[in-house]
Amino acid sequence: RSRLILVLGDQLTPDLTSLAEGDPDRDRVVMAEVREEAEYVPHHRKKMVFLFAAMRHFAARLRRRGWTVDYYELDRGLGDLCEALRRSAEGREIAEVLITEPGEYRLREAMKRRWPQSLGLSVRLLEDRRFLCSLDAFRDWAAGRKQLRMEFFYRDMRRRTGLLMEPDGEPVGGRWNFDADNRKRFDGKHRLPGPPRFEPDATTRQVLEQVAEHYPDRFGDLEPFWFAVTASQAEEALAHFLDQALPHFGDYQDAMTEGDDFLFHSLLSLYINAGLLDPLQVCEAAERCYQQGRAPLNAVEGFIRQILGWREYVRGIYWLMMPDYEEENRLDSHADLPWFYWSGETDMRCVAEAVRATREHAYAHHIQRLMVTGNLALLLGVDVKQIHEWYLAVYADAYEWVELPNTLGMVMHADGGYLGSKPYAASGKYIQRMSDYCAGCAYKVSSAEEDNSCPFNSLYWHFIQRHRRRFEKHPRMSRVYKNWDRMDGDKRRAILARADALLKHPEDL
Ligand code: FAD
Ligand code: DLZ
Ligand code: SF4
Repeated sequence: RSRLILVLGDQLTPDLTSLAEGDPDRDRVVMAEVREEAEYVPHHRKKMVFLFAAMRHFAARLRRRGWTVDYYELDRGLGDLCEALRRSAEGREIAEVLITEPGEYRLREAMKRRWPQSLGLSVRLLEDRRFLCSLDAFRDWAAGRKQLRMEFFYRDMRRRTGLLMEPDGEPVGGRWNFDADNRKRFDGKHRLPGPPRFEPDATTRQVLEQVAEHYPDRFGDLEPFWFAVTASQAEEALAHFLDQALPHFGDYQDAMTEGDDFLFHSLLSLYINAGLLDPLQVCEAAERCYQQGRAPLNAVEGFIRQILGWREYVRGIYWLMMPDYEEENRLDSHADLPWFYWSGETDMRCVAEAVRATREHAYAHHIQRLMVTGNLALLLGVDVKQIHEWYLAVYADAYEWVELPNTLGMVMHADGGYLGSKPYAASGKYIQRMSDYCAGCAYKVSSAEEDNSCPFNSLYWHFIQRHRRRFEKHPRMSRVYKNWDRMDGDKRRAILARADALLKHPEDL
């Protein structure tokens, strides 16, 4: 009897465990564009086009390889993925359903608990082997440790994979981490390469039309659409990055500039997360660039750390901590997300720029996510669920396993500090140092208490003050409290009054 193999939108990998286990002569692949996945958060329209176009290209590729694929397009109006399976099972003798485990807890629970009964079929979940650290290996690593620190996990992963390691077990270059070299402001001296742009083919154009028709009012520009939608295009994007951007990736990793939304970032996360690129191959390709003298060590190490370290670490944390993780809110953040996160209508130049880039490309680079929109949400005390849903919706690379720890943990410090022992709270001075936004801003970055003072400044001190009990004893924060306490009393009161006014009407920012 044949089996149904459900392939999800972020499982576009030919050697996926479910496909490897299946038999093209006997089994059927099921893929579906469904309302539930498209609507559980209001995904950016470019993200939907990317995924549906990549799914359709992948289905065509599977058919060329001899698979029978039941593909349900958006126009078929299916409610959820289980419905797609039900349709494909109708009138057929089906032995079981095979699925490589999904990247989100929500779906995994449904597959385990609801689908078997609803379908009258057994649903077998297989391990997702497209990661460098299995969930069991992460659990073993975490077991018995008092503190889970990314840096130690990363070193372990370097040893395990041999990436950037000397034969004697020492890290190449004698250090594990070259972050101290990676904090340059962009000086405009280097040509910014931008990502490669791929012309939409007929399949992608059809998806563009369908998404425009079904979701006319959703957030996110549809055009221009230039993402890669096949594995071979994603390979081209990787080659472009290695050649043009990697050499400067390290130096300007934390920089922001008004003239360019991408700097020297790779824009590969959406391809890696959807399965079009393999993370180990990406790391190995970067390592070769170092070995061949095409990129310096601070760049290559920094890049590999993001994928081998951060990406794997956040996935491990997600599965270790869910489902309780999603409910965490240790700093008691409950304010509403200001509307300008969607409209971009704010006088804060840095925020307006991040939202504009997000709307145009379903992309903003890490420092914009962390230190601009993230930092503001932290300082305003935005409700953790609301800001989580925003990040999950607006970026083309966003799936809960990677987005939630970054938002709830790294940005909102709502988990008590797995992704950084102290919060990434910062005043406008940080943004001024790392960008050229402030010169063109309506707010004054050099002031904290005046009516036109940079909101980050007073909100920062308010944050420090209101969380005093939690952070005062933190060894890396005690100096901040000393500085605050040394400040003139009138000035402190004026700063807090300015922050209180902003917190009352954040939508006016
Ligand atoms: P580069 O700067 O070129 O980095 C190289 C690669 O490293 C990325 O492609 C990505 O695969 C990986 N990487 C870098 N930082 C991280 C990180 N912190 N966690 C996991 N992987 C990382 N990344 C996502 O892939 N999906 C998300 O939904 C997501 N949400 C985020 C939400 C917040 C609030 C923050 C602060 C970060 C989030 N990130 C997310 C991490 C990071 O910002 C993006 O991976 C990165 O900006 C993607 O752009 P890039 O490919 O140009 O990355
Ligand atoms: C993100 C997304 C969207 C918007 N739509 C679909 C879809 O229609 N069909 C599908 O199979 N997958 C989609 N996805 C990706 C899934 O949400 C993703 O597979 C799960 O969240 C698990 O990571
Ligand atoms: Fe952002 Fe403040 Fe600078 Fe304006 S002054 S761009 S709000 S950091």
